[in-house]
Amino acid sequence: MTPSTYAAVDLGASSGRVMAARVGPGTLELTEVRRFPNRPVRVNGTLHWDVLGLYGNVLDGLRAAPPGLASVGIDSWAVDYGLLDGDGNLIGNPVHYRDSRTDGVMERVRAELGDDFLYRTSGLQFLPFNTIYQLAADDPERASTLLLIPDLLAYWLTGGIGAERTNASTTGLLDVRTGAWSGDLLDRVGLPARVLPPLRDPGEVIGTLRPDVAEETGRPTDLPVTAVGSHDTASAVAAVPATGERFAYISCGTWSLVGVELDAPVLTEASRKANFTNEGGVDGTVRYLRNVMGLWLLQESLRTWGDADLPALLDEAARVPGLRSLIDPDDPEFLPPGDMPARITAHCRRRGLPEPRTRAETVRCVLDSLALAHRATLRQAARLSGREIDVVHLVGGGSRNELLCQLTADASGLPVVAGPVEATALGNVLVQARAQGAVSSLAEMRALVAATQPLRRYEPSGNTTPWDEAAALLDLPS
Ligand code: ADP
Ligand code: LRH
Repeated sequence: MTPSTYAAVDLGASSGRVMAARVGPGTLELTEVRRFPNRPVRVNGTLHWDVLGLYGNVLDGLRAAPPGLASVGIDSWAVDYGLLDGDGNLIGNPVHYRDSRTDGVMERVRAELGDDFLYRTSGLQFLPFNTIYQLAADDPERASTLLLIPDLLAYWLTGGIGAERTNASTTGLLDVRTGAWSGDLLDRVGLPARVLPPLRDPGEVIGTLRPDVAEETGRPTDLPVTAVGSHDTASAVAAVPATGERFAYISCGTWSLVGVELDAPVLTEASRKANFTNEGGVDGTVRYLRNVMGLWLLQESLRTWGDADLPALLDEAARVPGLRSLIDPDDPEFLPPGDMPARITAHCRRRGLPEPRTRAETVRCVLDSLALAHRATLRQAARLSGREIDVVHLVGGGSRNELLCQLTADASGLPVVAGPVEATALGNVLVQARAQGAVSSLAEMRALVAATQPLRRYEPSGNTTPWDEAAALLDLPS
């Protein structure tokens, strides 16, 4: 079988890209066609995504991609959505999950429905921005249809309406056991079931290009748009270059998604209390993980500083003493956009820990603290799921951060295999290629990634004592 070329549209919270990949037996070559910033916009007090700007960039990317594409797939960050009216037009601009409209809403819904019921039904971790809480702060009655972001873009490209299952699993409205929308949950939370479209699985063809889109992008009208793991984390996990079962992953970008892959959800009380999630993966797998605040802390620090040079700052941060200033990165105070260096300083002061004095010390504080949170979450994932972990695969933009990779290995006492940087786009194209028969199983997809993509292995230093002490200082689970 000669290799075919597939396009991946991958929208992360910090940047979007259109990638092209040649995929065939023994071949997986990814090239970047177009990259664009994803900048939230505050309008009239509400934080929005610039969804039309993103869509314009997707069209430009498709126009610039190589000729003869076999298919297109779309993934993005989770939980956010657009509402359509009866004529299929977008009502308003999608709201950003970091907007304050959900302040206090999750607490109200949890008090009304009970954590036990919510977790037993959806298996989802309690995050204030889960779609269920956003909808409780919104007015979905005014809509005919709700589409998650990748499904909205696929609708604009093809006219096809549906909800891809891996991303639907992040809404809090899907039944974790049946994989269907939970009528019971929708009733009890008072949301209109009629707005939720039919579910579809990765690998299903959504449709072909609408004539106007074909004309605008210079593509044929029979070009299929294929459903992939449209939750970016699902695509990233599908492309983790693991060779066996005993691995954990950290999908590390704006967020660090830290966990293991399982066949069945873990819905125990201990899991609920540890706030672990059971999100849907490709091929019905369970992504058993917890969100760690991730490189968002660094992104917002750089934004606050304005002119900072990340590689230079990371070099400096590697030279300042470690494990001095520490924060709990998952403190809700770090969730909204804002002056992160000031929040970090105040957090250290409040805990009676040394405050960072320079930018390099602030960066070191963030990376040490993330490594500690990675370690705690890896250990909890293993304990709660019973899965033994021999190796940690760290994928995404964070795999370019050598200091973070080494600190994560040192803190966890486990080897870290870093890469691919663009795991999400790779998972996206591989699911499309599989739908066309170019690869077979998830294991074969992963073997192809391992055989073709540059990876780097970080060995742990062997001395976890300073990390044990730091974890105790922060009161993290050990
Ligand atoms: P997302 O998909 O959430 O937008 P990415 O996977 O694209 O995130 O990762 C973005 C992050 O990757 C940035 O916040 C930055 O911290 C990190 N990164 C990007 N380039 C580099 C680099 N050259 N060195 C170290 N880290 C980098
Ligand atoms: C990462 C991600 C993560 C979600 C968050 C909203 O991009 O999709 O898996 O929890 O964004």
